[in-house]
Amino acid sequence: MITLALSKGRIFEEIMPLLAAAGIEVLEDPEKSRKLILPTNQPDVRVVIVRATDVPTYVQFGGADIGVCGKDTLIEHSAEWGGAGSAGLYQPLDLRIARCRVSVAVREGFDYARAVQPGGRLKVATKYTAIARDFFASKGMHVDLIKLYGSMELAPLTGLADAIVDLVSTGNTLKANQLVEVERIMDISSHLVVNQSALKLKQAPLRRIIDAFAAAIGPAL
Ligand code: PRT
Ligand code: MG
Repeated sequence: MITLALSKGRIFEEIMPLLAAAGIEVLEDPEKSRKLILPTNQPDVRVVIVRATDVPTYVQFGGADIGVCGKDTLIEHSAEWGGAGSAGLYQPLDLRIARCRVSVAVREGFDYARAVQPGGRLKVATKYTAIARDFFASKGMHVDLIKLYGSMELAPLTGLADAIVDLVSTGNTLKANQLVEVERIMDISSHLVVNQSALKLKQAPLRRIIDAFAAAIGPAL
């Protein structure tokens, strides 16, 4: 049995064509079903539905053999677990789906250029504390990080923080909340993650899936 960990929403939707290319069809819609384990048309492949941030944990510790999650999630997971964060977690493929970017955003009218001058101070609210810490450290800046788990956009509007570090795709959410993107930190896409011991024990079926995905996404640009 191969267990594939996926999150509901954009990753689930965007992985469907790649699964189809591997001959795998999920038989129930996770948005409609209450089931957390979904059967597929392949009797030896099942899908488990977990929170996006739990995908690396499931795969690393063997709750799933294979999974799909954003590079953002992978970076934060590795940082949280120190050097052990990627032990046993093989990342063979950038699937180039669920693309977005991690950016710094502030309230319209906020003088970001001044805040990031030497000696400046910045209060930054984010779910992505590792990415934010590294980014501002690379600029030689000291920032006060405030960890949030959602609705980051609210932080600058309420005075909780001066800036946020968050995912942006169309930018509509920022615009709707009178926020402006002032710096792009990195581009993000979703990656395939594989449990390293599963790759040895279930080599043929996992290789078949990895190779089918690789063929479907085409050569790297
Ligand atoms: O939602 P939940 O708290 O359960 O978990 P999650 O937010 O971790 O999961 P999910 O499914 O929302 O996101 C999973 C992955 O999709 C992320 O880890 C990213 O790698 C990727 N992704 C791609 C995105 C976006 N695009 C994106 N736009 N994740 C979130 N967003 C957010 C963005 O922050 C903004 O708040 O969607 C909102 C709309 O974005 P705009 O710019 O198009 O308005
Ligand atoms: Mg979300």
